Amino acid sequence: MYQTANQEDVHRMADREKIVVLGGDGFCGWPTALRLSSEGHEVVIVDNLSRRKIDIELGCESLTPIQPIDRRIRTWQTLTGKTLEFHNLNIAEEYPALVQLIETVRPKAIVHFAEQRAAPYSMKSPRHKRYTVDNNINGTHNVLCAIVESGVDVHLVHLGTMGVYGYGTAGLSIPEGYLTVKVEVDGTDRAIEIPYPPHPGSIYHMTKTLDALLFYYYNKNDDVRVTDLHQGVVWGTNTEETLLHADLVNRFDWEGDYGTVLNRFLVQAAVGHPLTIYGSGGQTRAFIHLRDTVRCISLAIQHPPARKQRVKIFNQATETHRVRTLAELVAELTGADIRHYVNPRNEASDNELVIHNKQFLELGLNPITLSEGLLQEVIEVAGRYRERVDAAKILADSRWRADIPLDREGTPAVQP
Ligand code: NAD
Ligand code: USQ
Repeated sequence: MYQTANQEDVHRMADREKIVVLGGDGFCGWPTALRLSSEGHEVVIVDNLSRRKIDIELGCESLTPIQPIDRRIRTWQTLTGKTLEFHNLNIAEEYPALVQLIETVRPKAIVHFAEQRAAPYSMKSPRHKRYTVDNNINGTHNVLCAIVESGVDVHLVHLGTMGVYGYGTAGLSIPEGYLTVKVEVDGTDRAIEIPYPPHPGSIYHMTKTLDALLFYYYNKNDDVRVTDLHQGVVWGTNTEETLLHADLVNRFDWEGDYGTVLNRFLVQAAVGHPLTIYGSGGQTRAFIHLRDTVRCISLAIQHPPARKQRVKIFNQATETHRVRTLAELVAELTGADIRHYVNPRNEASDNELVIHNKQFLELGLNPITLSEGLLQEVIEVAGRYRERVDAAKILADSRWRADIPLDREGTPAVQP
């Protein structure tokens, strides 16, 4: 029989619908905020707009003309009647305001995107290394500490990276966070599960491995419920919601620090720049389309860990590819030339990568793969906005070690 809810139930139901999106103005955060809002959640975006400031520092901007956050939010409300709340707050520095926000909003979940996420940017200089560590580690620790101080039972969903595992699998298929190993106890072999050994390849990736330790501790000591999503390289730019209006267009990074490999290749093809393979191009990485990112986060929110359950870890990636194969595919589709550069990174020139991603598939994810036509969508976007690309910013000017040779302009040298 249908029963009316008492005041306490109403309060609890309302709590369940509120979600805070930290970093909700960014590339993954903005389309996620829109998706969660369209699913009926009350969404509160927190962002200090640092990514927009970094664009100014680097002297470039998103390929797509992104609108200021208040206009984005106004247009979403006009189109859908749904509100998005926005707080300009630095989660790494404004701890009391973060606690107050959690106490006031009492969210069911916090989705945490709010970190400096570019590996090359994190390697630019001592200042950039220190900024990345200060921002990412303090930010993540503040969120955990604030959840405990608030007393609110929040499910924290964090965007981590496949890079925490490194990309050398020693013949294994990379498990979802935990590795079963055999140890000898009193002459008998026992199987135990341990967190997969961290193997970061940049200062940025290192911060994600440190985040994992913070989750482990707060989960163990304070029963904080955490899902850590080990995400691969994201490609694509649109989701159903960002396509609704030009004002909702998503950020699209293409330059040497923030542009990720496949989106970069597609922009390079659009402006007639040779595709920039670092080294041999034998590096294999895990990939996911942005639409699947958004879907995975929604699934993770719908399937929180139970109280006292250990940190839940998903591999959020749908396929693996070699960099060189991606370049060949883009060249075939667009007629672009390919050029190899001395790799500015300190990474294996060739690796196999096999990953498990069973958990999301079991929850109903139907992966978008490269073969499914969405590359054409990105090619179209890259072509439409190619006038906004400053060719001088295409090549990276970061390198992992001072002894990696650069050319006279300070950019990666063409490989002899
Ligand atoms: P992004 O830089 O576009 O977005 C991050 C957002 O967080 C920005 O809007 C920025 O202003 C904000 N932010 C950063 N520090 C903050 C702070 N201290 N306080 C408040 N706001 C802050 O990055 P993205 O591509 O959307 O990535 C989001 C998350 O997903 C990152 O943690 C990243 O590590 C992870 N991830 C991204 C990719 C990818 O290919 N883009 C792949 C794997 C994992
Ligand atoms: N690469 C090229 N040419 C380019 C750019 C990159 O050959 O012009 C190569 C790189 O050397 C690397 C691979 O492509 O081997 C991937 O580089 P990327 O810049 O696309 O991705 P990465 O630096 O690993 O970082 C991105 C996101 C980061 C996320 C990570 C997931 O910026 O936030 O954590 O992807 S993962 O790669 O699985 O660790």
